[in-house]
Amino acid sequence: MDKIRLPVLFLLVITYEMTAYAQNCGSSFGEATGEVVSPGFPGNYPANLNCSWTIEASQDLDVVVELTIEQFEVEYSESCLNDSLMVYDGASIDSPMLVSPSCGTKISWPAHPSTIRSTGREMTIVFTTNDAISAGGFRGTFKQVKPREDFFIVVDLNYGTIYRQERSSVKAEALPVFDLLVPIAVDVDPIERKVYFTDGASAIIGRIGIDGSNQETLIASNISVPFGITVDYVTRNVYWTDSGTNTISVARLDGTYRRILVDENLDTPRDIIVEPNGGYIYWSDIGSFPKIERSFGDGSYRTIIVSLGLGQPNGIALDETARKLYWADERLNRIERCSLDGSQRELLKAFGTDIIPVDVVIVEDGIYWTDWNTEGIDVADLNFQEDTVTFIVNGVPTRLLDLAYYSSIAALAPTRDCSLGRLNSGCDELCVLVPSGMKCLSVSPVFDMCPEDINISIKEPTVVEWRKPSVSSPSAVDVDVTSSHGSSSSTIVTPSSSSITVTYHALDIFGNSAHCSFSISVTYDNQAPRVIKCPDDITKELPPSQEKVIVVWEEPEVVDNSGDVSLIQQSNQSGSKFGLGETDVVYVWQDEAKNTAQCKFQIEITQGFEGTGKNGSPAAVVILSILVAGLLLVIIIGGIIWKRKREYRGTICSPVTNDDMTGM
Ligand SMILES: *[C@@H]1O[C@H](CO)[C@@H](O)[C@H](O)[C@H]1NC(C)=O
Ligand SMILES: *[C@@H]1O[C@H](CO)[C@@H](O)[C@H](O)[C@H]1NC(C)=O
Ligand SMILES: *[C@@H]1O[C@H](CO)[C@@H](O)[C@H](O)[C@H]1NC(C)=O
Ligand SMILES: *[C@@H]1O[C@H](CO)[C@@H](O)[C@H](O)[C@H]1NC(C)=O
Ligand SMILES: *[C@@H]1O[C@H](CO)[C@@H](O)[C@H](O)[C@H]1NC(C)=O
Ligand SMILES: [Ca+2]
Ligand SMILES: [Ca+2]
Ligand SMILES: [Ca+2]
Repeated sequence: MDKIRLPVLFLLVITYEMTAYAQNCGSSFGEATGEVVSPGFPGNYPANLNCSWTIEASQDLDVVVELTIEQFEVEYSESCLNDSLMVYDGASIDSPMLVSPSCGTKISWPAHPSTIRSTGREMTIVFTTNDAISAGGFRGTFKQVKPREDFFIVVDLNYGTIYRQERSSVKAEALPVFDLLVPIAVDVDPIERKVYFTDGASAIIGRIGIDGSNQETLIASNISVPFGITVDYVTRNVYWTDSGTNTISVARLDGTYRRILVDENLDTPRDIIVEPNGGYIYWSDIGSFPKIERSFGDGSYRTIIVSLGLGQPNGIALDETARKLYWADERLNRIERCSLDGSQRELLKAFGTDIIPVDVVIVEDGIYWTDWNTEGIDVADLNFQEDTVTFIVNGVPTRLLDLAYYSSIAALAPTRDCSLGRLNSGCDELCVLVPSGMKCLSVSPVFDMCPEDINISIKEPTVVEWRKPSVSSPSAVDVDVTSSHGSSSSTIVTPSSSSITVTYHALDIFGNSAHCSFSISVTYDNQAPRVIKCPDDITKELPPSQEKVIVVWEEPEVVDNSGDVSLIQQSNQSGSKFGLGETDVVYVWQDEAKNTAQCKFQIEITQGFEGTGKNGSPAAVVILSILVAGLLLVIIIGGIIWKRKREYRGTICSPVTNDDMTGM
């Protein structure tokens, strides 16, 4: 990430009365601001000078001296042996140098602007000239400022070192990264003040404090050639390219919640940068079809923004203020820029073979790049109107690779969600930015259907089965699932079993995991359900000329100690039609433990009398039958009496006996 032109927030300039005065040749300044000029300025300086100025910042404040060289014209000589300007980080020439002895028309470092800052309260400026050839000299202004951190992080491929190169002095320090083999890419997190780096040989991503403390390895497995890295200080995520697996990945800054964002149509993805508040990531691909692409922070809406006329777009950089994308083409020896959507492409500089740009960053109005020809850091203004300045880091030409910039005065207050203090904005895993705002991004495997807890009551050992949960991965990587019950999705429980917990554990190749667990609780139940109401036997006559009759009964009722009982058998339904004969109606219930209970009653259908009509009721038939029988009896008795009377007329009348009556 290239931090550029961010508003100056913390720069506190303590200005006292302007009592600057030029000394002809050396003196001490105790003022807060002032000017240092070579003797005779703006005319030519005299010969045989040995001038020394010491600037001392005020005692009672935490300030340092900042000197800006506004004009510079000193006789050029090899190693500046004839005439020379030197600046020291202290009260004498015994202090370390802040700039290399300078001559010619520019000091080589710092550049854009040529602002030199002391680390303590004093700075010494020395100007020496020889006995011949003079020039216009120099003019510098100084002021007291709060100390600040302001440096580049640059990879030295030859020596396997990562340098912290001060922007306002020649001071360079190797970061004490241990086990570093082939450092490739670097970036800085300005909030936690850490340097993120990749090692192409040991295939890791690590980080270390900018003061060299707390080195950590963040990503060490399933990574092949980590070629580019960028810290999104707003979302607190790190993005990287892997030109071995041809993927672009993201994780939280501590390496957790890692996932692949882009894994198609990549050949050799190289540099990557994030537009902190814009919701886009940009990357270059230096494969057989070189291109520069961008996508939303979640990898979606991927588009190629530059693809024509590219050799090897090795380094890309963002000018967030001007909303421009810069790139260094290491094969065509060019630096170009375009708008963030790829339009308005401009070729800024086509170098010869004298300059081979490798990686690039934009800082304020300067463009800085590592150069494999000069083997230093080159600097130019954003429009390449002035000459390029080359600076050799640590005084030793070497193969510098990736470049990043850090400033403690850059505005670091994120203006978008996913920011610090809101703890990932409520996202469980990753919070990323897309142009419309924040977005939660899933990373870990997901169990699609985790079984619910099982409560079971049994009276004997029983097999309990469940449905194996299925798992999926948001970034479609391989997931390994292990279970407390192996590959089985059933277990045997006994009445004395205590509660059993079944767990599933999913682990993807990046170490993201998910759990699914449920319990099986066993209750012992040997009490059968109790039938509390069972119908009595039913007898019914079949109406004449019908084959079946509807029989209705009241439904039986049952209870169980478990409270849960199910009807597992019912032979007949109330309201069914029954034919002649006997039917046993049976209801059987079972509780969960398979204790059963039954209710049984009989239905008997008998044949009724012949009726007069279809609608004759049984009572009417009976009454009618009695009447008919009675009438018959009367007729028969009447007939007998009449017969006897006729016989009696012819014989002697004798009493009627019971025998007569029954013997008929
Ligand atoms: C300038 O003067 C200092 C002592 O004031 C001396 O150490 C130094 O060598 C002189 N430099 C030259 C170039 O004469
Ligand atoms: C330094 O100046 C002398 C003249 O005093 C000149 O002859 C010589 O070439 C100069 N040295 C360099 C390194 O330019
Ligand atoms: C990923 O890393 C793990 C742990 O080192 C390893 O077991 C696994 O095989 C790796 N998977 C792939 C696809 O490289
Ligand atoms: C299972 O039984 C436990 C108590 O033993 C109870 O808290 C839980 O709600 C029951 N779960 C179901 C799904 O019935
Ligand atoms: C009553 O149940 C028995 C046994 O299932 C069956 O054979 C018979 O047909 C049933 N009768 C009626 C009227 O449903
Ligand atoms: Ca001279
Ligand atoms: Ca870069
Ligand atoms: Ca029971």
